[in-house]
Amino acid sequence: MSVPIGEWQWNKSTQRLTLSLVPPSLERLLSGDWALDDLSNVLDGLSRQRLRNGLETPDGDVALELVTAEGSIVHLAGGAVDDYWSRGVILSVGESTGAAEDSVVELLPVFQPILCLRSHRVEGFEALARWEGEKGAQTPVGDMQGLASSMLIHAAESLVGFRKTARNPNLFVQVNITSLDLEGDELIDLISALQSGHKFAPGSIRLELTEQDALRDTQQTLNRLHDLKAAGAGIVLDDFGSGHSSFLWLADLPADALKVDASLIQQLDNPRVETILEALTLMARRLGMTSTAEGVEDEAIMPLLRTLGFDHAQGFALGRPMSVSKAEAFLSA
Ligand code: G
Ligand code: MN
Repeated sequence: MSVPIGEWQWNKSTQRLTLSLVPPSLERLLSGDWALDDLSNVLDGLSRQRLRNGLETPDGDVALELVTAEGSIVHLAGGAVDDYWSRGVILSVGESTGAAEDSVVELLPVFQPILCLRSHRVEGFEALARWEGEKGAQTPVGDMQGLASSMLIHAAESLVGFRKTARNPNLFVQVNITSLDLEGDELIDLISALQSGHKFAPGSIRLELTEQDALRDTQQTLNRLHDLKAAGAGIVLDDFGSGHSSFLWLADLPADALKVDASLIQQLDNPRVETILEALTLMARRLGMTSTAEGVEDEAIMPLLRTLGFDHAQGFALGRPMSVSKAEAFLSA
């Protein structure tokens, strides 16, 4: 699980990095006031120069992944506060299992664009997990503990780059979570840390979940979602209109957006489905939510989606899930 585990501070004039970490094993290894030469000796493959480049970026933003010689992975997130100091939070991504080194599997977040139906511009991305393994890119199967945390950290870092590339500080990124991620306080702590570390406005990071995922304990889920919203996350209700969603769910939910399931969008040639979709987007708007059409495989339906009241569209016709660099190229195009 990834959680905030400490703070860092970089002094540009003395060129020293102060790390304070909470977990005893890392506290012993990393806490202290470091010269970069000394720090690079306890890290796996990060030279003094690369550390410095990471801490003194042209725009002041810091998003550094450190791997200790023992294989622990920590992230520094944050940025410059003035000409002399940068600071931020330290996040733990956990222990490296060695699996990645054996080139068996590696987490590879990919990003699928979400387009505004009015402007036809990209307004955000859904981050999707892919494992790059021997058989090529695969979707992970089942509930992977810690996956959401890792995705959130990567997605937040990527969002900083996307915003710069697009010169659009309002871009958002959506990450899928499951009921497991809603147990405990880790997700709330992580969102708070990412929000303050990256200085994001509320709603920059949005969490997608399905009603199916939240059904285990409705009251508990609602409490958590309110806390997550208070911490700065946007809430998106995923796959609405497929098997397991009810209107009761919408009555209590503090959601910002409704994603209408691809199975409905792909039956647009049925006039009755059109009527249902129009009513759904109206209901979403009255409840203070935007609505997104998922699974758009034919660009020709875009004007109709807009007429039916959708705000956003996502699907293979508008952009496949793509790597960070392809997503940046897509934004520039
Ligand atoms: O459940 P969720 O809405 O998070 O689904 C995301 C999945 O849908 C991803 O695996 C993504 O690759 C897939 N997807 C995205 N756009 C399309 C599309 O236009 N058609 C189909 N069939 N799948 C899509
Ligand atoms: Mn989703």
